[in-house]
Amino acid sequence: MMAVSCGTDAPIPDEGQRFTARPGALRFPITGCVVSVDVDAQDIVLAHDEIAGFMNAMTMTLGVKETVVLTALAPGHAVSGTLVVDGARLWIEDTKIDEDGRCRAVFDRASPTRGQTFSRHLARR
Ligand SMILES: [Cu+2]
Repeated sequence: MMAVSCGTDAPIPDEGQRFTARPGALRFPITGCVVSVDVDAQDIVLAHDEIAGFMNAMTMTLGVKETVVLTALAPGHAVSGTLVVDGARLWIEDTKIDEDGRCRAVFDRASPTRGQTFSRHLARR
C-alpha cells in the first residue's frame, strides 16, 4: 500500500537547496548574540533569546541563509531575523545585524574558533 503524503512529508531538499523551506515550515522571530561564525559551513553559533512557545533561550548552531550577512557577522554582533523550522532543519533568514551593545559580554566571553574572524572584528571596532 502506498503511503499518503502530506505537506510535511515532502522530500527534504538537497544540499543546494539547504535554505529552501517546504510547505508547512514554521517561522518565528529570533534575536540573539553571535558566539562564533563558520562561513564555510554557512552557520553560526548563536546565543538566542527565548522564542515564545517554541524554545527556551540557549546557545546553538544555526544556518544563515544570506551569505552577504553571514560573511559580515562576527562574535559579539547582535542579530535578528526569522527562524525557519522545517522538520529537523533549522536556519535563520531575513537576517539583520543590529546595532546593540548588549552582546558585547558574549563577545568578551567567546573563545573564537576562527582567529581571522576575531581579528577582523577587532579591527573594525
Ligand atoms: Cu535554540
